[in-house]
Amino acid sequence: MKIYIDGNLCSKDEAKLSVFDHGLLYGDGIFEGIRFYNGRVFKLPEHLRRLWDSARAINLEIPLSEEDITEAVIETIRQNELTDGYVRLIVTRGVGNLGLAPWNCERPSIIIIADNIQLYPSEYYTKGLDIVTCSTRRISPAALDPSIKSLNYLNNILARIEAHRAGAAEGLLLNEQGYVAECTGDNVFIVRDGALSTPPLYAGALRGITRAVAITLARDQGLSVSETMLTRYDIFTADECFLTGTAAEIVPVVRLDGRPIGLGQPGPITGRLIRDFHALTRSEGVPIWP
Ligand code: PXG
Repeated sequence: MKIYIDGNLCSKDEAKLSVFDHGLLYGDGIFEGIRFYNGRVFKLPEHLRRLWDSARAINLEIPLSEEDITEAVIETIRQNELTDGYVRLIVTRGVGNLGLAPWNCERPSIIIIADNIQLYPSEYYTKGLDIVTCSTRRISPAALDPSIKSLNYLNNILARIEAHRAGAAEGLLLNEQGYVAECTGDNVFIVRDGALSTPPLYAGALRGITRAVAITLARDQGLSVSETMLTRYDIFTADECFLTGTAAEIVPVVRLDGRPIGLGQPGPITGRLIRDFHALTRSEGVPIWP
């Protein structure tokens, strides 16, 4: 395996950062999780746009251009001779000292890992997921904006531990007001009377790349999609529910807190979106091989 660190491709054993990197010391950094399918990187410009937005929001200047990073991502995938997989792109604040001050850090570090993807179990898609509401609330934008895809994932991890202990694959995070924000690594949608709804970004949802794709695919099918505040009531009483994320793609949810949603099985609208999503991922993206 070849890993990109600051312009060099090195082996997995050589791929190491300083213990003084503020990405480790303070979670001071940002990342993207990107997929490539069939020799093409899916939605790469959209991921890079979000990476630059995250960088802006934490006052970090990425020391490469968007073209440079595009080239580095593609070269890393090529060096690993992959056609389908997952890219983790990380930008840390860089090496500093044992103090918070980011201005003492020399230079942000850029890391690119390209690997095979650990696919979700296929029964998630055929039978649907059980999710539970977590008592951990999504962090408030007043504290740290959840739109920033930062290296601080403890909020999500604490919620994921709760979900796991309850035997659920994902956990539903409410915001401080009790409205649905998102899941620990996925956005949430419901379907009611043939219309889709998903929480607006200001509810505490990440600007998910897969979320945007699902919205476009649904509108292309003639369905209406609204971004609206949702409560658990809206999920309990929905006809269908599904999650979107780079790792999960589009995955049906059939129970919340042990209560069946709709008929308690994956719904037809979710099924058609999954079909269209697969067709899109196979046919679109930035080509890896010339
Ligand atoms: N919300 C949160 C908090 C996320 O971390 C999403 C929504 C979905 O966004 P995208 O852009 O991926 O559609 C994410 C992304 C993993 C894993 O290992 C999860 C994500 C990214 C990378 C890896 O479970 N979640």
